[in-house]
Amino acid sequence: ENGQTKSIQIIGVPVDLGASRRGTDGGVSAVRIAGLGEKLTKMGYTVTDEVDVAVPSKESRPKETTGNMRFRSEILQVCQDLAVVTKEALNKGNLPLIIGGDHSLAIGSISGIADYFQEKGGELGLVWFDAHADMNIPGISPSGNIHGMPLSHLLGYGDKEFTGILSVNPKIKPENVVLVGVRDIDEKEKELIKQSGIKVYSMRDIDELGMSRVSDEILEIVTKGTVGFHVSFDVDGCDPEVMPGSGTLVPGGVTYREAHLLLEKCAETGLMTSMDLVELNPFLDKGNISAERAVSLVLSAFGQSVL
Ligand code: 6HN
Ligand code: MN
Ligand code: MN
Ligand code: MN
Repeated sequence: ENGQTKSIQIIGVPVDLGASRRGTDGGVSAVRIAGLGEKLTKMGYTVTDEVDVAVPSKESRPKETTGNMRFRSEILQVCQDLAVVTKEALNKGNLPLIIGGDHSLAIGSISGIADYFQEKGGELGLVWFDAHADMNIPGISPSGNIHGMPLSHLLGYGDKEFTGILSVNPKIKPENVVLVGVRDIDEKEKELIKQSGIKVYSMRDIDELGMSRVSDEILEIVTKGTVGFHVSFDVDGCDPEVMPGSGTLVPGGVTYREAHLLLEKCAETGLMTSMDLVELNPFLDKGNISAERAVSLVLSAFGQSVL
């Protein structure tokens, strides 16, 4: 049991325009089929799962195989719409749980959440769980894929229309952000990470300090001077053996138990405001195992414990 909001609004965002590989749009169904809503309801939450954000199919759009920011206008629209939906969810007293979809959607989800708290005079903390840093901006990104750019935009770097969604800018202050699980960073991304001053816990840090201590340090940072924190959970932060169903796998990741521990500790604070679950790709999965494990991880973030 924790002090979190007892009512959860699931928001599906079936977007794959931000990634090279097709299929993260199917992650929304995969997670629902794995029983996310029913299982949260069993834990005593009131769950609504009604509003998905509309996303145009790749087939309906002109081909964009190259460019600095592929499918920029489509993803901008999705993020703008999603920001309105997450803010509205909080206004209704619901905790937004956003299921994706590729990670580009986090620009929208977190913009709405940060804006809501900023109007109440509070800063939002952010835990970014990922194998990647997602700190690219147009011009330095080697792929042009927007799913590699959300964190930088939330910190105020990059494309002005993406950083300017709703009013608060930057959405998140660097001292309130922690990146964890990282093990694959592009050369120019490294410079922006250093420049931004955000705290990074790499796999080496997890190995040396252990996930228990790393989690405690993370939670100290994201709760200090904030009203609470959002968790943006990219399943590829976990080891590919745990989560085979994702498009940009990097070996040497967070174990299933370590990920559970981090999220259990997040729940214990009672200060998690909201969560994204992103980058699941059921077409690359073995059965639906990655989605089933991801659901189990989300339950930990919402306070499920053995006893
Ligand atoms: N994700 N750094 C690479 C890029 O294309 O910018 C990979 C990004 C992966 C993004 O997994 O959310
Ligand atoms: Mn990511
Ligand atoms: Mn990633
Ligand atoms: Mn702070």
